[in-house]
Amino acid sequence: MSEQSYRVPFTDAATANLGYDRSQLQAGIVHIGPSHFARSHLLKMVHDLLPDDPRWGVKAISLRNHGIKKALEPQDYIFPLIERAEGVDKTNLVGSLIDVTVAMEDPQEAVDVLADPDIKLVTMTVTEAGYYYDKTTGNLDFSNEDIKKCLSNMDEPSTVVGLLVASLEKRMKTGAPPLTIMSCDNMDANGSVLRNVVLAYADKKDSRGLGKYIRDNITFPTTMVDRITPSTPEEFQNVADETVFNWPVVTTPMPEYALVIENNFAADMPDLVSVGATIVDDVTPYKNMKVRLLNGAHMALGCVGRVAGYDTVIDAINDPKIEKFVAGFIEEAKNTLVPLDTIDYDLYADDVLNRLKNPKITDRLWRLVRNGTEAKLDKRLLGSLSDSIANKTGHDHIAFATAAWMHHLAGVDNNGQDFDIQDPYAIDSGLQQLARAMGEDPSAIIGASNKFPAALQGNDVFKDAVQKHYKNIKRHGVLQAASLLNGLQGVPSPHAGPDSPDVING
Ligand code: CS2
Repeated sequence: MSEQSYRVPFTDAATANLGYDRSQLQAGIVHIGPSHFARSHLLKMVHDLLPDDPRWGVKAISLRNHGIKKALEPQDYIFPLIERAEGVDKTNLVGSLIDVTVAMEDPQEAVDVLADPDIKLVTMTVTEAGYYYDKTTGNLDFSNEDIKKCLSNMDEPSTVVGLLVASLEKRMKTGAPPLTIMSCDNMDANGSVLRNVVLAYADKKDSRGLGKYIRDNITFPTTMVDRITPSTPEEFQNVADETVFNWPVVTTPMPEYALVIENNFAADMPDLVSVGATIVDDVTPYKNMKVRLLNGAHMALGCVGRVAGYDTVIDAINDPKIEKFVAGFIEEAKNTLVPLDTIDYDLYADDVLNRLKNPKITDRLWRLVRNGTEAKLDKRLLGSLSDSIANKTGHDHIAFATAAWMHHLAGVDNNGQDFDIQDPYAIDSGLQQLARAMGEDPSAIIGASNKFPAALQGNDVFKDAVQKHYKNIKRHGVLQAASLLNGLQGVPSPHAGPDSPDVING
């Protein structure tokens, strides 16, 4: 296949070869947040079912970003999806998106789109920050300035939560049918979190009937979502060419468990199972698997790879020391999962490693670790670390990843090059400064980060393991330390003189 095969000529959107007639599509879904991920994931799945059922065209709402509307409107919202892997190089046009409304430009239109009685499913990818919930209680954070502002001008909602509540109020008043609102954001219990924040906002807005209406008519299934979708590399951005479909999304082939949905629907649903989704009573084990294996491996690889001086996932994983480390990490993380007849963890673990080794996808390490301290450390590393120590199933690779995160915070790689850690929490809270000033003992960062549960902090096995790997990375560099961990070679690095013996066992 030629290198330029992704350039699908733009003739007339109406005649594009989609497998269905777009003029026959009805709008049955509203998606809030038409990101790259949404385009590669939900919009592609819906596209695949449209030939059999044209009732599920998707209208999107972007809260404030008009980029996507401006870009896609001239091509009638059709966009190319490029799937790449060894032996796979496929471009398909996706036609499920039929309109985009920018809520900040026209809040009333956004409310009307969501309140349309023909809409039976609302889906959303707005990132965890868009939920405004307090992570310790799961409740809406009323002290947040955005929420305060939104509550003070209810007619023009400026947050997704406010927008949903305003449209549910309209649905209640107009007698619209029940609705399913499905979060597709990569966070724990996304459905329950969404339900909590929507109800809290609704109860504040109207203490009379709205809360009861929502409780009786709207469901919020929890989901697990998965598809690695980096931002589109430059060589695929043919945005200056008006003769082809622009704004492609580049991604890996659809994984086995791309979308797992809790069986909790208020209304008629598109047949997502026919296009690869799984419906279950409890999403939790799938979520744990995905977060600990895939997102955990991403975090581990991101920290180790950046400290080693790599920029891309593929360059880092092609280093045999790093590949061996990541495989060991996945194995340990997998051993923390509760065995179940219904899920083949081995299969998923192999698939994660294969996806990381996909030579045709350019994913950057910074993407995997950005906002790591605030948003990723606890669920992706510390959960597995606690369980692996408690269950004695092997924890050294996870402890090594945690030590690598500490080194990563300093923003200086083993070649002495500075890099931007893209971790505002670590910078604002002084953790980066601390990491830069730290000697061979990482205790200070454990105490100061506010992220390590007391049970871990008081655990000697944890402290010994993290200290050992932290020292090894400091003395020998992350690659040599990974070799020591992998047992590949016990040769001390040139930096290790008689006063700095290898710290292999503590
Ligand atoms: C990545 C995810 O940025 C990150 O933290 O680990 O975006 C990852 O690519 C997706 O969760 C894959 O489903």
